[in-house]
This record gives sequence, structure tokens and C-alpha cells, in this order.
Amino acid sequence: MFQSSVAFRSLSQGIVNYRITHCRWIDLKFTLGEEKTFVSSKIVVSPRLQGSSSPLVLDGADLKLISLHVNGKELKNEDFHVDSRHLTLTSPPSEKFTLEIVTEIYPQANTSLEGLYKTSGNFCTQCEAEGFRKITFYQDRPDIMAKYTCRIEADKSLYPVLLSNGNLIDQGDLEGGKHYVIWEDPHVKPCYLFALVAGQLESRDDTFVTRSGRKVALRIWTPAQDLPKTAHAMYSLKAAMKWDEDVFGLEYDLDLFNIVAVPDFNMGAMENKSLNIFNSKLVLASPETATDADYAAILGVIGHEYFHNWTGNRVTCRDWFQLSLKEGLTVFRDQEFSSDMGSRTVKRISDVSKLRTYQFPQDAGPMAHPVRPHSYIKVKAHALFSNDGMSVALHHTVLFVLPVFLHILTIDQHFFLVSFPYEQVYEKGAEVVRMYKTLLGSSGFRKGMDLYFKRHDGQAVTCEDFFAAMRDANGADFSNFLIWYSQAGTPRLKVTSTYNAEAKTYSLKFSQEVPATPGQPVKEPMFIPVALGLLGSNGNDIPINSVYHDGKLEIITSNGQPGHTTILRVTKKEEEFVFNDIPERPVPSMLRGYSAPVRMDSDLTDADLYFLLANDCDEFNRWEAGQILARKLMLSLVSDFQQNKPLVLNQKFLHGVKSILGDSSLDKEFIAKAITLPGEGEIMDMMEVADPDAVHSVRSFIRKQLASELKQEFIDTVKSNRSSEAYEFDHPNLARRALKNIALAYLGTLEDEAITELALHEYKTATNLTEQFAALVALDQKPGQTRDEVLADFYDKWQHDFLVVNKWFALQAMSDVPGNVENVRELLNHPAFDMRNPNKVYSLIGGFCGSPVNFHSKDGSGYKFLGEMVVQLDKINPQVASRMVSAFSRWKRYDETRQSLAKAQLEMILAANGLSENVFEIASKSLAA
Ligand code: B3K
Ligand code: ZN
Repeated sequence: MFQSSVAFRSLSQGIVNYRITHCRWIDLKFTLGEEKTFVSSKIVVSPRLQGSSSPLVLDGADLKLISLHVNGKELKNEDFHVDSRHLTLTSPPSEKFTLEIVTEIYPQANTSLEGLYKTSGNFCTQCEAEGFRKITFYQDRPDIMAKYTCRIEADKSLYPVLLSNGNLIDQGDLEGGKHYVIWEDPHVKPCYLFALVAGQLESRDDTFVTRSGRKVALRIWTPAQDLPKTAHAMYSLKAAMKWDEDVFGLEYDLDLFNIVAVPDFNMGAMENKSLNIFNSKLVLASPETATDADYAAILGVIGHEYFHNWTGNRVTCRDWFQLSLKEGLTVFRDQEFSSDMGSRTVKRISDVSKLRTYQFPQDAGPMAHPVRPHSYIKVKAHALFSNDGMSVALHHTVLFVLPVFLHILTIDQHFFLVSFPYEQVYEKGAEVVRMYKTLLGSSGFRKGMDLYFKRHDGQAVTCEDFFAAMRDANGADFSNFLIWYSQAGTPRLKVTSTYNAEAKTYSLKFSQEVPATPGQPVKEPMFIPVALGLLGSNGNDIPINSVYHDGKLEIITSNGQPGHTTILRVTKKEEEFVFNDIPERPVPSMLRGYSAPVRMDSDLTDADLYFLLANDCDEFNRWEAGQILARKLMLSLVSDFQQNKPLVLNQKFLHGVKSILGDSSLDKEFIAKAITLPGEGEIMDMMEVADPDAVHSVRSFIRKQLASELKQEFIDTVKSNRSSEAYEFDHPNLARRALKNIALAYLGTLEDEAITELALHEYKTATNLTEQFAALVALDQKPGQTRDEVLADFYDKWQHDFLVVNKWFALQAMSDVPGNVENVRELLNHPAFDMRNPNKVYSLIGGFCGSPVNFHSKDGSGYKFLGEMVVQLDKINPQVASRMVSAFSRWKRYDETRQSLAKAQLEMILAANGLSENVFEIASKSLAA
């Protein structure tokens, strides 16, 4: 270990000994052209150790160096060298100096959509994580923070709008039909937050007055024809600005906030300082072209990017290992925002379902990854320092004094970014932040946030810094909580209960185990907050005043939770909690609100679960009880299916669904969630060997049985939830539509002419896409003439709107129609499809991978299709290709035939010429697992 670290010593010197000076302006100048763009950058560089001289290494990729000046003098060829990743100044001045670099870049040819690129005739940038190095040579790391000015010159008629971060301080005309602007951003920022947009755009304008009276101009930019579809985005932005003031006391800090919508974007959106750039899908909405789910996603993502202004931009990450510092926290903040704007329970249900469908399987496979890799750094640091007899705390100052450590971090970070474990960093990261709030309550959490900003505003910090702020603001004892950041894998929590009627005591015994994950064979116990209520036979919570635990009696406080919820702190491998004065055997409601991201096995009986479903004051756990029952039912039917036994639906389950459907006291959106079966992926994730055919057959069987037994109820639900009012995105209306649409989806499973007529009627009379698309989905389930006609009709109607057409692609791609891979191959040649547009790839190719029966087809046709697509896509856009190849990562979960078919495709991909690092990293990790 020590030897390999030493090997990096000479390489690392330059990076560490120089830094681009804090708080000085970085002057950028862009001359945008039709074939090439010139980028000039003027930066001030200071040696870290005054008077020392060693090479300065700057990052750069796909750049043509035009000129290089140090303190105004052109540098001679022998004083620098350029390779495919770096520009190295071999012996720069030993005192502070000015460095001017001119590069030439080709945004028109940039299909990777990182750095500066063109999209539908406009220029735009994407710099997180390592895109800035495709614009100019720079120390492309988040801890290098500076103030920026940006001058943009371009043809005035082609690019009338020229935007960058901060305030517009100058603009004017130039010769030859060109014009220029100068933007100045007064806040220090890392280069990943730099942004530039140029093109023919128009804006929807509004204003927001902050609570201290600052008047902020809000502008949402799109091509002129899309402007009417930005009303909901503007509403969402203003709501987010208000919410952050109300809940966290955080105000916006400039006089202008821009959002630009672009059609070609690798992900959802980007939080560049004062110039957020969005995938159009997450900005544009009208009742006719966007569903309720789209409206909700826009609200959440506009909120998310806005919230980054404080959690990400004002306080940023020291290095990319700390990504969850900003992303886990900001996802948590957007989840809370959406909860406050709609139904908290339903939002929590959606987020937990997402976690189970995507994060759990990843955390149990070859791509399992801690929220923040930690052990790696610790091992290296120990090897380095123990040799010198030094002991150094892992704090950010380490970066500035220890060259070897830094370089190792930089190399490994790159691989971390290439494999980008989104689910762990974002979704599990948000669960980790939620646990602080569960433990500290709202006011304790707010105190922690206040201290975090007080300590770290304007800094690049670590997850430990966030932890320390939460702990110190509350004087809290968080024992082994930090392990949540460093240990991968989903903990399994087992619970057994006993009631002693004589002593009137009730005991819960917990045991926990974290499964081994790649590189982490041995695990430590985690700190698991278990939110608990004990239900008496009347369905109400029994008051809990004290608990005997760890040899002492602890007094319980409720912490603002519902009913008599108490938070147990489970921190050891095995642990018992004993409750006194419990007059009858209670039914425990555990992990209320899903208080920790664990898999729980308990000794609750079916009768207990039905009781919780009917009575728990925690609505999340009512839903959860239904889901546990459904999972048990599905797994037992899967076993019957595999043994060729006839499938029979449990009548108790049927009555449970019927009673929820008919309970008018329940929120309609909650009913829609409660009668939705767990997804096929979730069930496969619970099996020893995943069997897509069995799981799909069982889920289809239950859906069909429920539809046929409850046909009249479902028809009544559809009919009684129609509305002739204009579309409103508010809770009563979206809840009504959710219930109507789930009823229609159940009915769509039936072979029944009258039902087809009903669905066609809904399709034709719908006044909004939410209802029209739901009817199309119902009709899509049965191959035949009606299906073909209605799909053709939908395309005819919406062919001019690429976002709606993407839904049409996805619907067909996800179809369970046997042999659907051939239809998908044909759709690749459809005039509306374009492999260079990520949204289209996600819809058609990603959509196909979402169909368990066709993607996992036993003839290997689905795997072969994906293998071919990955190789083609990788040449165009490695990030998108790497997302697609991830569909193979869990190949070992399937039977041997499928395993060998998937393995052959992974091998084929790895053998392809010129494979990108992105795809190589995921394909090779998957194969090696
Ligand atoms: N921060 C960006 C994501 C960037 C991902 C780069 N590979 C959007 C977000 O999470 O808000
Ligand atoms: Zn984010």
C-alpha cells in the first residue's frame, strides 16, 4: 500500500503546490463561431508554498491549445507540454503569476453533451462533474473556488440571447453583425457551476421579492413556441423560493435567476449559479401535453435545483467523494418541499417505492457503493502517515499539505464519477439526511442546518462537516451514525416480540446484519432509528412513557411524531427494548414513515398486518402493511407457479383491496397507492434466483383476478371520478385522476369488449394527457387492431411535440407483447427517433429494459439488442451508454441460461474498439462480480 502511494509522489507535486487564487476574478472570453469557438481564460495562480517551484498541471480534454502566456509573455515550447488529459507548465514562476490560455473547441461536434455543445442551434454547457476541462485548461476540482467574469461574443441574429452566471454588467454591438455581453458573478464558485447559453430564446418573466425585500427578476428561457408551457415551472420556482425562506430561512442572493430549457441534456437539470439549465422535459408542461407525474416532477426538480443554491453552491463539496453532501441533502430538501406542497404520505410512499425498486437492487449487486467512500481514504492515509509517525485528522486542510494523498484522491474520484452510483449518493443519501431529522426533530434539524451554513458558507467541505454541525448544534450523541456514509449494503433488521401478560411488559428484540458487498466483506452494526408505535386492540396507540434498555430505564419524549411514536436507537448487532405498563398484547407499528433505509423482517402475523392496514395512525405504515401482505402473497404464488401449481387468489387479500377501494374516508391518491401491487423488480429483488417470467405471470394474474372480481367497483370508480372542469394541478384533482386511472389500468387487463369501449371513450373524451395517456395504457395491454389504431391516432395527434412522442416510444418499448424486441428495432428507424437525443434513448432503449419479460427473454434477443445499442451509443455519448449498460449489472441474479447470455453481451461490449471509460467501468465491474 505504502509503495504504490509513493509512486504517485512526483506526479502529484504540481497539482498540490499551485492553486488558482481564491477570491480573484477569472476572466473568460468566448468567441462563438459556426465551426469553432475560441476560449480565452486569464487566471491568477499562486504557489501554495511561497518560493517553491515545481510543475503546474491543469486538466484539459479535447482542447486545441492556441496560445499560452505567463505574466504577458508567450511561453516557449520547451516550457510546457500537452497530453490528452493535461497541460503541464514544467517550471512556472515561484511567485504569484498570471496565466492566459487560448484554446479552440468544437461545440458543434460535441455529442457527449459535456462541456460546451450545441443543441437545436443553441449553445449550452454542462460542467458537472468534469465538463469544464472540455472548455479550457483548469484545475477542474470542486474545491478550487473563484469569482468569474465571462465575456461572450457571437453573431447577433443567430444568437440574440447570451447568458452566463451572475449579473449582466455590459453589452453592446460589434462589427460584422456581432454583439457581446459581459457577465460578472460576485459569488465564489467551483468551475462545475459555470454556465453559458447562447441562442434564439425568449423568456417568461416574473419577479420574487425576498423576505428581506430584495427584488429578484425570474426568467425562464425557451424557444418562442414553448413559452406558454412554462407557467407551471414559474409557479414551481416561486413556490420553492418561498418554501426555502419559510422552512430554512434561506434567501436568494442575487437580483436575477435564469432557467433555460434545452432538448438535448444527459440528465434532468443542472444547478449552475443563477443560470440553471434544464432538460425541456422538466420545464415544459401544459394539461394536454404533460401528465400529473410530469407536473409533480417539474415541481420537485425546479425545487431541487433552486435549493442547491445553498446546499451545493454556497456550501459545496471538497471533492467528488462528498457528492452526497450536496445531493443527498438537496434530494431530502426537494422531497420535503413536494411533501409540503401535496400529500406527505403519498410522497413518502413514492420515494420509498423508488428506493426499493432502484437503490436496493443496486446496493445488493456489483455496483454496491457507500454513500461516500471512506475506507479507501482511511487505508491510504494510514499507510502514508504511519510511516512518518504522524497522525493526521481527515480534515480538508489535509488536501493543502499532503501531495500524495491528494493525487490518489483525484485518480480514484475519477472512477467514482465514471460509475456514478446515483441511487446510493442521491436516494440513500437523502435517507441518511432524513434520519438526522427523525432523531433531532424539525427544530433540532433546523438548528443543525443553521450551524452548517454559519460555519461553512463559501467553503468546500465534507460529509463529516455536515455531521459535526448536526451533532454540535444539538449536543447530540450520534454514536456510530457516520457508518451510514462509509458502509455499503442494505441492513437487514430482524425483530421478534414477546408479551408478558402478568408483568404487563412487552419486549422487542432486534438483530441486524449488513450483507457483504464488493470490497467490504466485514460489516459493522449500524445506527438504526426505529420509529415505533404500539397499537392497542381499539386501534389507538398505547402511550409509551419509558423503556428499559441497555441496563437502564429511559424516559420517552415524542419528538413531534404522530400518535405516541417513539424513536428507538438500535445501534448494536443484538439489542432488546422492554416496555412497561402495557395492558394488553399490542400490535407494533415499526419503522413508521420508513424511519431507516433497511429491510425489516418481523414476526407480525397476517392478522397483525391487516389490523395495521385498517388502524395505524401512521398512514405510511398502513400502506406498508398492505405491501408486506402483497409481497408475501406474490412470493408464495411465484413458488406455486414454479411448481406448476394452479394459481389461486387469497380471498382475504381481495377483501382488503375491496375495502380500501370503497373507503370514502381515505385520500384518493392514498387509495391509488394502496391498491397498487409491488413492482416486478421489487419482488425479483427478494428472490434467491430472480425469475422474470414467474413474477410477471403472477403479478398479471393477481391484477386480472382483482379486476374481474371487482369489475363493477372499478367501473364505478372510473365513472364517478370523471370531471368536466378545466385541468388543475391541485391535490383533490390529481388524487381523483390517480384513482380513476388505476381503476382503468386494472380494467384494461380484462378481455372484455365493453371495457375496451370504456377505455376508448376515456381516450376520446379526455381533456388532459393524464387521463388520455392512462386510457392509452389500458388499451395498449391487448395486441390487436384497436391497439394499433389508437397508437397511430396518438402519434398523428402529437407528432409535432417531441416530449409527447417520447411517451409514445416508451409505452411501446415497455410493452409485454411477446417478441416486442422486433417492434423496438423497427422504432429505431422511426423518423422521430434520434440516437443523439438522450430523452429518446431513455424512452425507447431504456423503456425496453424496463420490460422484464422482453428484456430478459430466454432466447437472449433482449440482451443482444441492448449489447448492440450500448456499443453504438458509446461512440455518440458515453454517459448515456453507461446508463444503458447498467441494465446488465445484475446478470448474476438470474438463472444459468440468462447468465451466460448476458455474460456474452458484456464480453462483446468489453471487446469493442475504443470503448469509453464510462462503459468500461460498469461493464467490467459487472462482469468481475
Ligand atoms: N448536479 C446535477 C447532476 C450532475 C451529474 C453529472 N454527471 C443535477 C442535480 O443533481 O441537481
Ligand atoms: Zn442535485
